[in-house]
Amino acid sequence: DELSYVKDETAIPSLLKKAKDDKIETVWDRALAMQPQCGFGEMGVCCTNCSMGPCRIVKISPDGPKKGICGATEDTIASRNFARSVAAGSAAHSDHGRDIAEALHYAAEQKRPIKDEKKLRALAEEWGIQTEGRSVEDLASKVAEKALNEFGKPFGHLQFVERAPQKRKEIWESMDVTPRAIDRDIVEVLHSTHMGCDADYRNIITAAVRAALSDGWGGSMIGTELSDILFGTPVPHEVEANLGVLKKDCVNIVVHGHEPTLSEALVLAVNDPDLIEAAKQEGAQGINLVGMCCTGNEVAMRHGIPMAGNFFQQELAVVTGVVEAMVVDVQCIMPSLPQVAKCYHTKLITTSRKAKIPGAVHMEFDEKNSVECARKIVLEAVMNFKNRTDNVLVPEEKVTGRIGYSVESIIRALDGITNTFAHQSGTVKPLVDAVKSGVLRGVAAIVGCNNHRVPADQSHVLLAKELIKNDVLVVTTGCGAHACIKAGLMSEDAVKLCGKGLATCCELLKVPPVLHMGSCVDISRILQLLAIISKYMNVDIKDLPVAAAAPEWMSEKALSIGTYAVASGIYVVLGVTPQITGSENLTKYLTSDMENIYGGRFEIESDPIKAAHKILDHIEVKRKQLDI
Ligand code: BF8
Ligand code: SF4
Repeated sequence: DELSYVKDETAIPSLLKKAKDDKIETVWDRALAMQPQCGFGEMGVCCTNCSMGPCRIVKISPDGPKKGICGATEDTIASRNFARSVAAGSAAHSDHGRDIAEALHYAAEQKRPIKDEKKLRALAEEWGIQTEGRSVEDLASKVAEKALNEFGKPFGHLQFVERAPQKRKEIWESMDVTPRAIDRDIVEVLHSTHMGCDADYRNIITAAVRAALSDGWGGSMIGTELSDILFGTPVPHEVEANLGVLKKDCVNIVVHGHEPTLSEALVLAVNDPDLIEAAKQEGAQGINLVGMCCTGNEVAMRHGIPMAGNFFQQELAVVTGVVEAMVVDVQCIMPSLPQVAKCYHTKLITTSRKAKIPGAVHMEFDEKNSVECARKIVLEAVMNFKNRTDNVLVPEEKVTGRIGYSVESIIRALDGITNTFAHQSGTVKPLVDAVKSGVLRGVAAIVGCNNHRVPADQSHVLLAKELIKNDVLVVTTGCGAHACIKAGLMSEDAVKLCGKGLATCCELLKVPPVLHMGSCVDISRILQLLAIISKYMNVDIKDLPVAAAAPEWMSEKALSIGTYAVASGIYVVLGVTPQITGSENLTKYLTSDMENIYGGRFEIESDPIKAAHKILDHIEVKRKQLDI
């Protein structure tokens, strides 16, 4: 049946069996051992914000406390917890963005290559930086400096706010949520949710919205734009995906985490003839670099490096027994990895001072000296090849898909038909025309993680299939993108799964029905695309027949993304219930009231097929309102 088909696509069952035989504990074992999970935490009504606590609100019986020791209600406690998660998510994305800005600064200083000069000049102009007569290095340095100032400037608002449609900016102004400076907006959430500060759940969520917008229209957008400038803007190309991309006869290096600074340097190092020769001396055929999670997306999008897998495949990659080194930086790296690695020969190499893990080898990555650092890491992997044992299993699952859909490449693909029909090029007109005519019903984003509450990848894939079947174009990022490519949804054949309208569009544009737009930070590309479409149609983002879903989300970053999407006017379906249900008021605020304010809201729906139909209904409502 369909479900077992989806499960097989993940390459998980065979490796889980091996893990069991090898007596390796995985995320699934630990999830089972954790049952039943704490009901207070699940509902968001446990507070540890001060040492009079922990306090918890008893919901299931009339007895038991209904207020914290300080008097905080369930609304206050649940909203504070939610807001703090959003702030942490925004911090993670934004600190990533800051690191990229720093990398651009050092690249300029050291006169290292800057790949997309056109984009650099365009951004400099957008930010009011004098471009005439300036060298690339000089401009890059000015753009980097301006980006770094976005984190702590004392006055004004974030520059990327200007990318939003006018009506959207007015809504933000009226709610006083226009993001000002990224660090400041995040700090304000931590301050206002401190013990004895903000107790009004609506006001707490307003602060969370500002911090989230600082992520989407700030830190993440800086991360994406400056990564493109420094490392190149993705263009469409073929890539292989799933754990079958590991090669038995090569030194396998898995790069896992998020920031492209490390992975870009590794891409250079694995092509170093001396290191390849060293690998051959050790008896390997060569060096095979593959990517995992969002770092995997970054290097796949820019270099066609194979996408080894997503969040729930990280332990299993080590279980294959053929990974000489797993090199990690920040975010979504399971602390269990050194334990798994210990049972094989794999070296787990941490590289960021922000993320050390007991049991791992720490080789700190220094952006100022990136190439040398990467070379050392690769050499460490090469020298480990001889320690491999016979206990190996490389799964057969491996598929090919077409990826690389930056906003620029989507518009270029659209130009393909624009030219045919002699329209002006470089616009979203063909896409808007297709939506207006009804050939395409709308666009939906499927993003986010894996979560033990959902069979890995299943909700991503079922949701995507149901949407494309109903003529909705899907864009995807993060671990959702891995799930979709593994299920074949980025291959030519995927057109067979589409409704007639979408199939025609895909054939005309030569694109798959599910477009890979990058890592989670690159959800800023989706914001940018929607902003361009809104401005072209002279409507607000909330008026567009679009929606988003995070069917298997788990991270605080996903909560920040969901919140900035809602505050940008987007209907967002969560497949996993957030820890808010202990407060009916907060739940209602997030899933209903916010729509009256921002035009977007959260929906909670764990069934992917039902979620698809809620999205389809939403899209039809928006179409009707637009009279199309
Ligand atoms: O930022 S989708 S599990 S890897 S949080 Fe993490 Fe979730 Fe994957 Fe990338 Ni995004
Ligand atoms: Fe308890 Fe209030 Fe302290 Fe939270 S802030 S732990 S509710 S006393």
